[in-house]
Amino acid sequence: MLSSKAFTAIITHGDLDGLASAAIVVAHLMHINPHLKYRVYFSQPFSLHLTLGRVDLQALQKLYILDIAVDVEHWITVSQVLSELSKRLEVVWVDHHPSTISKRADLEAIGVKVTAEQAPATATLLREIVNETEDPVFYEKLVRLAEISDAPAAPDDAELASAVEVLSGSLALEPQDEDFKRLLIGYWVKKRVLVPEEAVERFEAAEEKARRLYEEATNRVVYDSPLLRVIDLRETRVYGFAGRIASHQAKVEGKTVLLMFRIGSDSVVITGRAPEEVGVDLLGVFAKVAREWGGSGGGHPHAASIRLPAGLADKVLDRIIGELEASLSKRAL
Ligand SMILES: [Mn+2]
Repeated sequence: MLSSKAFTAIITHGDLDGLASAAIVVAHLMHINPHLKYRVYFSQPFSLHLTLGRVDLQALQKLYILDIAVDVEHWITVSQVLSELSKRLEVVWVDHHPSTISKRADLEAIGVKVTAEQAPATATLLREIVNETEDPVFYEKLVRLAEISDAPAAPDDAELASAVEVLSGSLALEPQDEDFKRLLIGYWVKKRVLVPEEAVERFEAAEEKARRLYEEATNRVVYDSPLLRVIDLRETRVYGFAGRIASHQAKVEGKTVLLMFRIGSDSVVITGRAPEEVGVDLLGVFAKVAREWGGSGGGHPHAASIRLPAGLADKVLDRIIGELEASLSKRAL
């Protein structure tokens, strides 16, 4: 007998794909049961074990993990928790990141229901449940919104492209603001408003901040070669804008860009972006370096990040530059 506190937990990535995926799952579940009790948690791959620790496992009835890449460093802890949970409730993991795809069999072996396939977005993998919601047209829009925000290709739908721009800008302003993320999901599920007014206001403030940070980034180039540029923003508060600054520089300069910034006082993240036409595997290089030095990496071949203890950052950066120059110049020949 389930207690009245019983609820469904959705742990998702805090980006647009993660938010859209959560909204689609909630809309689907509420279509089946309008009285559904659910809670949404936001997590990064490297903090999934901590996020699981915040969930009231006693009252948990069903667990979804969406758009979160398996982090090999914490695999043992996470798989132990999920293996225990799977014995008494349904655990569903839907994701499109390579590390989750390669762990699919291991996840299934501990009883997790996995959908892990190569796809433009995690929301793509949820497309079939869109038809089992109150408003398939709206949720199909959310799938395409997630695909546009996750895929590097230029979108062909101007209305959705501008929605993606406004929404990702609004999320960048205060990346840790989970209430705002829940508010967005709430707007999508309850009102089916794609871009609420709050998002527009945050977007405008974020644009202003981005303009200042683009300026600053060009003054903080610490390494520059024909194929690779490195920007050190460890002294600036850029969290939420790092990917955007790196992408902007990669596009303007037509070369691979690494951007270093700080999270808290003891962690440094190196995030990399490569122009579409460059044959490079940033994820592979970061994973290799993470195996040598520790730290945790994730992403895609053209957009990846690695998080490290602050004290290791300079040494690891040198190593990454060496690896990238070797692989980039080989391909340029
Ligand atoms: Mn995604």
